[in-house]
Amino acid sequence: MEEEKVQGSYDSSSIQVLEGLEAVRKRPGMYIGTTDVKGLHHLVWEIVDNSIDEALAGYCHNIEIIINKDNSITVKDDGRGIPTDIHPKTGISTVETVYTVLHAGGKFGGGGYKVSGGLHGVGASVVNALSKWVDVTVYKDGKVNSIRFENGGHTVAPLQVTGECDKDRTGTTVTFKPDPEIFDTDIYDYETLKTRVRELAFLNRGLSLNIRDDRDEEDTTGETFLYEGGISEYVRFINQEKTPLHEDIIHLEGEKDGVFFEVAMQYNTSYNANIYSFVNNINTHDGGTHEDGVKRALTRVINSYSRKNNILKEKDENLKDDDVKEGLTMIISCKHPNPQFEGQTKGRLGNSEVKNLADSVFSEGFERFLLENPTEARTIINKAILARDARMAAKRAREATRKTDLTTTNFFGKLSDCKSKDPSISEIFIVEGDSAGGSAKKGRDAMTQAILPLRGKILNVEKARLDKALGNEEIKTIITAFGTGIGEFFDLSKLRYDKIIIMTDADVDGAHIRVLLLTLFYRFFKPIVEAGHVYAAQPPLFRIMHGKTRKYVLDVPERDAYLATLPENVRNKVEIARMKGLGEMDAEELNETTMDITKRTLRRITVKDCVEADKIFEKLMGDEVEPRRKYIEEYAWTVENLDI
Ligand code: 1YM
Repeated sequence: MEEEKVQGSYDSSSIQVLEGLEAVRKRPGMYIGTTDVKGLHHLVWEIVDNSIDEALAGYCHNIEIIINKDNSITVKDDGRGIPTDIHPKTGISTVETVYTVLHAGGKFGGGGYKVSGGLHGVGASVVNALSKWVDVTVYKDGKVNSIRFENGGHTVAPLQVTGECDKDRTGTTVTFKPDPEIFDTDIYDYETLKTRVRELAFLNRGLSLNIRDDRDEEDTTGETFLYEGGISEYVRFINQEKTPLHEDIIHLEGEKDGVFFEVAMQYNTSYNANIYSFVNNINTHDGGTHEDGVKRALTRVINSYSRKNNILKEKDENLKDDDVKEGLTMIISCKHPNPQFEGQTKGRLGNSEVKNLADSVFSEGFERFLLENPTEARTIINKAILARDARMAAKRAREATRKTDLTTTNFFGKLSDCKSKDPSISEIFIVEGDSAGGSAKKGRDAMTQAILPLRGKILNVEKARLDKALGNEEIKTIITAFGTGIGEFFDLSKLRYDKIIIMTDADVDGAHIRVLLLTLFYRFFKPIVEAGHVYAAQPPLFRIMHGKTRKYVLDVPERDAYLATLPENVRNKVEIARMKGLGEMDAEELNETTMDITKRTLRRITVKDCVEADKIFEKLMGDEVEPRRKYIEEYAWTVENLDI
């Protein structure tokens, strides 16, 4: 038996505790990733995780999250309450131990079913270390127990009984205020919290989560998320704007050696796959063994069913993963007592045993579904066959574009190529509209600058299958002009231009075309974007004239800054014209403001975070029209926003 220590005594172990929390404050990034707005929100999930664990253990059914007026956060649950007894190792209450000893979570729990991911239970003490103050209240055995910490986890006074409560009432309530000295911002975003709260409700069926914003006078009840159907309801939610191919959502689950696995899926008429996987409620965005097992089984089961029922003939090729994924919305959720996260961002499940569990649970259940629902089975397989045909047609089209050369007359009709054949000094301007194309052609340096005018809007590649996109004239022209080929034939070293410059008007239509082009580049020419070859031209928004001086400025701030430099008598006499569009500039003006390499400004378009960029493209280009329109109007003008 270890010697019991007197509660609250300031011995060597409490010095160690403070050193531990101090380490968190010195290097918060190591514990919560960042100290920006993302890190700020991360604190909430660390506390909520403890409530979720309590729910997974079967003791907690309701969780409440409140953004308080002062941007502090309250999390309440109706679990057993953190133990209040004196902890034998630390000599202080278990509540205080959990909140002050780094890595305390779980290890002190006495072997419950602990499946939290994230920081593996270190959460509470990390939140405490990074908070201005924390109040913890535990309801247990008819008593209200409270403790407060201040200034990065310093205990104000040991846990005390501060009142009485109903004998049946149990639970934990935690309120914390993030330390403004640590975080760049202290303002919580309701929508961010709500989105994750809803996701947690989908992932933990039967658990009720309520979120409320007390900064908002009108929000008195908050919103409650409770899904008895769990991830099946998540699939229905994702597909709500889409057209499903079959009414019922397929839901399969199984368990082996303490590992729980479930999957929900439904096909829709779109051409995209929406497959999201989770382990212990954490999004495994790089997949892993749970996802691999399901995908392997999906392709195998569909092929074998198709052959048995003579839908695929002997001579037919097998369907591939990509074919059977088309139009599939799927949520995979795994609860694992000892998950191994792999990869640079730890976004991939590595546990090898999960692959076979996922495969067997999925294949048994899905086979049964196909046998019991022959009509739905046909519909799903027919779609996969169409996808296969499209894939093969696209491959032929890619081979064909590879062979197209620049001597075809049709092609020369559109592109005014530059004389130079040296890619390192060559540029191509992709210009909106024929009239702007005309001025650009006259205003260019024909040695190094090529002009490609686009008529109208190019095809929205997100909404079309690849074979159709490749049949589109404008897209074919772009592919041929670049010289790199696409898909499996792509070769960056064949790029014919060092700079690909998108030149569009400073209005909504221009922004729309730019976004369409960026989508095309992102989907078909990602390496070109990544290598920094893509730019947006910056045509001026204003022309300021006084006397013989003509000055072009890019935007309002630049206009005002320029005006401020002029003496007052000049400033009062300037003529300011708003430039309406590229088409209105003559060749000389266009050259001077937008094309001349010594005078122009270009913005380089980068895809810093491809995953995030892809999301934005999907939001912009996906099936939902309203968010797309709104987004384009609000943001698309500033190209940098696409790099978020
Ligand atoms: C609002 C935050 O922390 N709830 C919570 C935490 C715990 C328990 C119940 C709990 C766990 C166990 C036994 C166990 C924690 N306990 C510990 C530790 N809500 C919130 N609700 N009894 C109660 O895991 O066996 C850490 S978290 F370590 F003290 F057991």
